Parts: sequence; C-alpha cells; structure tokens
Amino acid sequence: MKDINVINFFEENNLNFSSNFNLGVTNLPSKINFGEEISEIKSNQLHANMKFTFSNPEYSGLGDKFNWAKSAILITYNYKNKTQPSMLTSPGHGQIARFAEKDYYLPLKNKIIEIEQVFEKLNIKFKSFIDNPNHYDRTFFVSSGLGWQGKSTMMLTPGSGPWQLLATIYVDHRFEESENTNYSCGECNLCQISCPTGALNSEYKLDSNKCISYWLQSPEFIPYEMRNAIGNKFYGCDDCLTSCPPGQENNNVVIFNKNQQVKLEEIIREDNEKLNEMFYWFYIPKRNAEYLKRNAIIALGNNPDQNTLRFLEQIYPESSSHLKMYILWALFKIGDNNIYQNFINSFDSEDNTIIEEYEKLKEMISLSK
Ligand code: B12
Ligand code: SF4
Ligand code: SF4
Repeated sequence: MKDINVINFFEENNLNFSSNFNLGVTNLPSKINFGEEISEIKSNQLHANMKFTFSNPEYSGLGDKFNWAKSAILITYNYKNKTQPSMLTSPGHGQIARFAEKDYYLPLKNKIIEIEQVFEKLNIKFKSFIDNPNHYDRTFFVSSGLGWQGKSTMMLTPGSGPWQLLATIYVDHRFEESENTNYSCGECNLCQISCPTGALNSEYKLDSNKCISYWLQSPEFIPYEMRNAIGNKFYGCDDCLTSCPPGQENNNVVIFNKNQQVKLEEIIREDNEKLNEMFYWFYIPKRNAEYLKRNAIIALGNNPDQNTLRFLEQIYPESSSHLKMYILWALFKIGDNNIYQNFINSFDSEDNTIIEEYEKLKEMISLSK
C-alpha cells in the first residue's frame, strides 16, 4: 500500500496548515548523520565554545536516533510574513533581528502541540525537537525536499529564503517521502560580502568567534573589534539574511518596522526583571538582563543621539562595574569630550576579570591616540 502524504493525513485528522508552514518527510532509517561535521566545527574551534548541539555531537547530529521511528517530519515556520525585514533604526535606537521581534517560536510550538495531539489520539509514538541541544534542527531539511543549505549556512526555500524556523518530529508511522529538490546558491555570494565581520569568509562555514549574533548572546566580554562591527544591533544579526536574494520580495521597498527597534536608553534604565519578562523569548545568558543592557550600551555608543553623552554620564555612577567598562568604551567611541577620562582615572573594582578588562581598555585607548 502506498504511504500517505503527510498533509493529507493531517487534513483527514482535521488539522490544517496556513501558508506560513511547510512540511517535508524523510523516511527512516536514513543513514543521515551530521555528528562528524558538528565535531569538526568543534575541534576547529569555530563554535566559540558554545554548548548547545556541540556538547554531544555524536547524538545531536545523529539522524537515526530512535529505532521505533519510521519517518521524520521536518516542519518550518516562515516568519517573514510577506514583508521585507528592515535594517533601519533611528539615532539612539537599537535593532532586533527579525526572528526575535516577537516570539516567532510560539506559532511553531503551538502547531507541534496540535500535531502531537493527533498522534496521541491515534496512539502513534512520536518525539519532537525544536531548538533542543540534543538535536541538530537542520538534519532533515534537505532530505525532506524543503530546499538547500546556503553559503550563509542558513537553510533556504524558494519564496521564503532563510526566514524560517525549523522543528523535527520523529514518528512511528511511515509517510510518503518528499522529493528532493536540486537548488543551490550557484555563483551568488552576497551573504559572504554582506557579513560585517568576515564570519562567512569560508563558504558554507560559519566562524562563530566572529559572528555578531553569537556575541550578542554571549556572557563573555565582547572584544573591541566586534563592538564597532555590532553597529546599532541590540539582539541578533540579519545581515546575511537580508542580503540573500531567495528571501527578498519582488517589490523590494525597505520599510521601517517599529517592532524591530528599541529605544536604547529605555532598555538601559529598565529593571532587570522587567527586561527578562519583556523579552522572555530571547536567549539571555543565565537570564541575567545585564547582558541586554551591555548590548544596548554598545549599540548606543555606535548609534548615539543628542542626549547620549549626558545620559551615559548620568548612569555611570550607579552602574555595575561590568557595565561601567562598556559605558567607558561608549564614551570613548563617541569621543570629543573629557568625561571618560575622569571616569577612567577613578575606576575601581574588586573583581579581577573586570580589572583585567580595565587594563585592556586603557591599552586600547592609548593605542588609538
Ligand atoms: C548554535 C546555533 C547558532 C550559533 C551558530 C550558528 C551555526 N551556523 O552553526 C549562532 C549563535 C551564531 C547562531 C546564529 C543564528 N541562528 Co542559530 N542555532 C544554533 C543551533 C542551536 C545549533 C546549530 C548547530 O548545531 N550548528 C553546528 C554546525 C554543524 O551547523 P552548520 O553551520 O549548519 O554546519 C553545516 C555547514 O558547515 C555544512 N557545510 C560545511 N561545508 C559544506 C559544504 C557544502 C557544499 C554544503 C552544502 C554544506 C557544508 O555542513 C554542516 C552540517 O550541515 C540551532 C538549533 C538547533 N538545535 O539545531 C539554531 C539555528 C541554526 N539558528 C537559527 C537562526 C534563525 C539563527 C540566526 C538567523 C538568528 C539571528 N538572526 O541572529 C543566526 C544565523 C547565523 C548563521 N549565519 O548561521 C535557525 C536557522 C534556521 C534556518 N533557516 O536555517 C536554527 C535552526 C534554530 C531553529 N530551530 O530554527 N545560531
Ligand atoms: S549573523 Fe551577522 S555576523 Fe553572523 S554570519 Fe550572519 S552577517 Fe555575519
Ligand atoms: S546570499 Fe546568495 S550565497 Fe548566500 S545563502 Fe543566499 S543565495 Fe546563497
């Protein structure tokens, strides 16, 4: 008997999908295994010491994880919503990458719950993964006929390009396998030349040590060369996505999208707990909103308005010594004043890591004179 098409199966069970969703199927066992690729990235230190899928590559990259599973369904959610994502921000404002302008994982997670309810009702075993350290979400994308992996490492589909989030459901039921497509980036390299830091200098390989998206989620001190490249970005980076032709609208008018910008002063003044609530869907190291304030200070140093100098001078005394290091950098970056000189001379901290950073800052400032 012919295997049933996955969409027809769900329709028969009263579950429909809007055009934002796309589904593809890989039959199992698949012999697909990205364990080696993930390990190689780790051993070449391109993962910037991140944990996630790098903690256990042998398992996270393994396609055939469960011997009971007959198919893997790859489900994608296109969050572009037919509008061109914007890079525009006003002075004093910071940019949020499109995937994080709101909780776009939520519609995907809700859809997965609906799918799981269908399987539960039919007594079919399943296991779902989305942004889970135990599973590499891109594993079945190409084999499920949904598109190809681009030179930016993003998974691309004609129409939605890279603007999609991915999830996988292993299921003890055999569906009709999707047909493979045969697309590729061809000679295009726009993501590589649009990346402000050279993180994509080797095609199809991301060096996370140079990736702004990584640094804005990292608890480490952000290196000085990165701070300049971060520009007005507050969370995430879309430069290799916005430049990607398969993800662009035909009538490519760049619009201003208020959901993609935040007023940086407001973020810096906000209570840490409130910030955690406001951005509950962000990955924030240790859920410590100090890191969001750090991002905001860097973006403000790169994208100040008329009030910024006065504002930084005002908040400096009551800020933590960790944030003081960034405020000093921002004051220096904006330049043309002596405020930072007074502050830097009187700086004091009992934390050795911060003192180390303070020495680096002084060296950087003296070198640039
Ligand atoms: C760690 C991580 C990051 C890290 C590292 C990203 C990376 N490319 O590895 C950082 C923090 C930098 C990051 C950033 C972003 N991320 Co992220 N991230 C992850 C996470 C948790 C794991 C990814 C992973 O395991 N990487 C390891 C390596 C092995 O993966 P890879 O780069 O894909 O490696 C392949 C290539 O090297 C390729 N390759 C090597 N040589 C060659 C040669 C050829 C010819 C080809 C075709 C391929 C090829 O082979 C490897 C295996 O396929 C996943 C969620 C998950 N659990 O899977 C989300 C995930 C990858 N991220 C996602 C998103 C949305 C982003 C951002 C766009 C967010 C933003 N706007 O800031 C950026 C994009 C940056 C970029 N260009 O990739 C989405 C991507 C969806 C998509 N369409 O592909 C995912 C899948 C989350 C999700 N559930 O939707 N992310
Ligand atoms: S997310 Fe930004 S920094 Fe990272 S590879 Fe893409 S363009 Fe470069
Ligand atoms: S910008 Fe061009 S090279 Fe880069 S992922 Fe998109 S199509 Fe591929």
